[in-house]
Amino acid sequence: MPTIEDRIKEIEDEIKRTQYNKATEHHIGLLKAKIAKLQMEASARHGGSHAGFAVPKSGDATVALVGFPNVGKSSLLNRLTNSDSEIGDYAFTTLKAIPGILEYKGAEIQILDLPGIIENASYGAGRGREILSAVRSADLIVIVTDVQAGGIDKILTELYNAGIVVNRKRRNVEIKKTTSGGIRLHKPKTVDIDEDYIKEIMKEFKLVNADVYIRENVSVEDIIETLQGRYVYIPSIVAVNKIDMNPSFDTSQVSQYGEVFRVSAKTGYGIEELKEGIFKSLSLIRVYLRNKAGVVDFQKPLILREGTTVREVCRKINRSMIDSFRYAIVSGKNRPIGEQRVGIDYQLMDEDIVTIISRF
Ligand SMILES: Nc1nc2c(ncn2[C@@H]2O[C@H](COP(=O)(O)OP(=O)(O)OP(=O)(O)O)[C@@H](O)[C@H]2O)c(=O)[nH]1
Ligand SMILES: [Mg+2]
Repeated sequence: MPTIEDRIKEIEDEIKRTQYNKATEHHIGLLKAKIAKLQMEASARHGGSHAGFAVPKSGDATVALVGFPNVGKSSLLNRLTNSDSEIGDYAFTTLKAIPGILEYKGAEIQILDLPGIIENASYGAGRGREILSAVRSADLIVIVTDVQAGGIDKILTELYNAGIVVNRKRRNVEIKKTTSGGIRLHKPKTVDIDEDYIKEIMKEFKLVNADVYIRENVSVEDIIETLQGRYVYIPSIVAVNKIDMNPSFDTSQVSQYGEVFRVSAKTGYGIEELKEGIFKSLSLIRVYLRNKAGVVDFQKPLILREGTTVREVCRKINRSMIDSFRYAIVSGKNRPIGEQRVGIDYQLMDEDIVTIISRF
């Protein structure tokens, strides 16, 4: 009997054989929906989410180094952190997740060196499932390639098959199951999508009653993504390593996968820029606290996510601070006006100086 994986491959082959045009567009969309449904069954059969390498998260954020074998991921980890991951001039030197800590601008950033990704990793090749499961929980992906390795779209495919979307936001599509009323499509006039087609796709997922909200122009893949409900959206940047071997390497071929950094783990070239790129892409902000005596601690900022409010600062200091909170005084070099009195839900910026005034 064919396995689920066989059936997926069969449909994938049919898609490859079918020429894409207006007439076949719908048919291909439905085939993709079929594949998505089968992938869901396959992953449920494997026990849903897979246990990854047992690396506890630590620090303020986690970054995963992802790339083909032998491109220099371990060499980069050693350059970026205090770690000592094994390096070898052959594929599969690294066999498990090796963590290191990058200390940068007061932040502790955990970096995970992982075994190389190979084709069919998402089906389990080369410990692919464990690798991809570790990648899933990262806050940022650094796609590592070198001046020889092409075809990193293959890596992106493996990530996608494992439910990881890089360098792109979640689409504005929402599907709410209901108990009756059939499939109801809600969309603005500007969104051009055929209602019957949506119904057909829903049928592939055995959905008969649902409110479907489509708030921007989307492709059938986007709708399938939402139906699967298993995708995570992780920002990514690209590190092109071994630039010492070919300084004139044309990086435009990889720029679609995120901001590109030309580096050499061997010589140290571009490493500082890569650190800054990692820090920036994580959207971390530094918040300095002023204590009762009026002294600001610039050495040890609180490291928080962009969009964080004063509430999170209180929580980080001491939970009881939220209850006793009266107001906060905020100033900072990224603010045009001086000190401001603000409430608990006030949004903070990088390098803000915060004084918390409590009731008792
Ligand atoms: N010329 C040059 N060689 C490098 C550079 N970085 C790494 N290498 C060499 O490339 C080979 C592979 O390096 P690793 O760091 O083990 O690569 P990896 O990606 O971790 O490999 P796997 O763990 O097998 O996936 C080693 O021989 C390194 O010395 C670089 O910047 N320039
Ligand atoms: Mg390695």
